[in-house]
Amino acid sequence: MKEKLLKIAEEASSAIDAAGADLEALRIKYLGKKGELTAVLRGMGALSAEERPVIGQLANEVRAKIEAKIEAGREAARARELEAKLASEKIDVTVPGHKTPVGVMHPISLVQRQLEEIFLGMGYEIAEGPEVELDYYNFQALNIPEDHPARDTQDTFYITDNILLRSQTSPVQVRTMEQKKPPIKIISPGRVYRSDAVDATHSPLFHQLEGLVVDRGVTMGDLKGTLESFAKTMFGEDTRIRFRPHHFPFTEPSAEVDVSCFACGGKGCRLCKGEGWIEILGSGMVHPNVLKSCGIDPDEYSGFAFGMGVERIVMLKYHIDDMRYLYENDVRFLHQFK
Ligand code: 2NL
Repeated sequence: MKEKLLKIAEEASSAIDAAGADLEALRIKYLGKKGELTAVLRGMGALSAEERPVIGQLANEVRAKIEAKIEAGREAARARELEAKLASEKIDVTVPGHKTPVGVMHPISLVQRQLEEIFLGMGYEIAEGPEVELDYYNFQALNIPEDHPARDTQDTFYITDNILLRSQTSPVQVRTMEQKKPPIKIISPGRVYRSDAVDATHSPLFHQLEGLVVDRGVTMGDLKGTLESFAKTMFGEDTRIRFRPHHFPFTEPSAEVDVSCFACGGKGCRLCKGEGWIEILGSGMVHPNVLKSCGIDPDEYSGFAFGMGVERIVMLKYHIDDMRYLYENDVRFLHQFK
């Protein structure tokens, strides 16, 4: 019996050494209920009282040895597995990463934000409104009579007879004046639409930023001071402005405003076409009829307003000679503005 046990121990030992992964089968073969060791132990009844404890102890030792050996084998298999997993999942941290392309702000947005910042700094609030407007807000309330050329279908996109795409952001100011009492101090940046053919200086969709101040005692002096301050912040401290008489139906008096050329300082160059001055916006004192339309008494209140084309400012600032670049979405162009 002793020999049998030792033989089992030896066989089991070499079988476990040779086994590799499938140790469970060997455990059943040697230690299981129907295993070889169990079979030997069953025969112990036939042993003498002296032999039984000796063989019993040996059988326990053999069992413990085989168990330990199987556990060691399992541990080794787990280690090999982990080793293989680590090897297969190894990453090379020195390999260059995949770049995520990052976009940039469109130059129109860039300049619009800059304009907004300047006027927010002067205490203006930003007002917004619909791009699909009523004829009333886009024209009638702005003192633009029925037969005015701006109302021609050649110039304006009509949805129906009295619904259209706004041709300026002034309707936003009209809506604001209707809704709140002076003091009013707002800018209205946004998209506007005109039925123009595309060329170097025209697009059927473009951007405007208008400003409006209404209060008691607002004068043309306030308008001039405001625009001078704006021009110096936007184009440089040495910038001067000049007013040229003009006509808008919604302002009286009206003026177009030029800034001294920020490229040559006023001597005359390519940018200002030798003039020394560059036109940047239109402005004026709000027409009494417009105030009346909005429920504001022109005898008690007065106001000034101005409007500029954002694309025009973008083109001047970045020396872009064709507006179409702004709408082609060519990243080689767009990535130049950061
Ligand atoms: C231009 C000229 C201008 C206004 C816009 C305005 C608005 C109201 C009342 C009076 Cl509610 N005026 N806006 C005034 C003068 C000029 O824009 O050349 N824009 C590109």
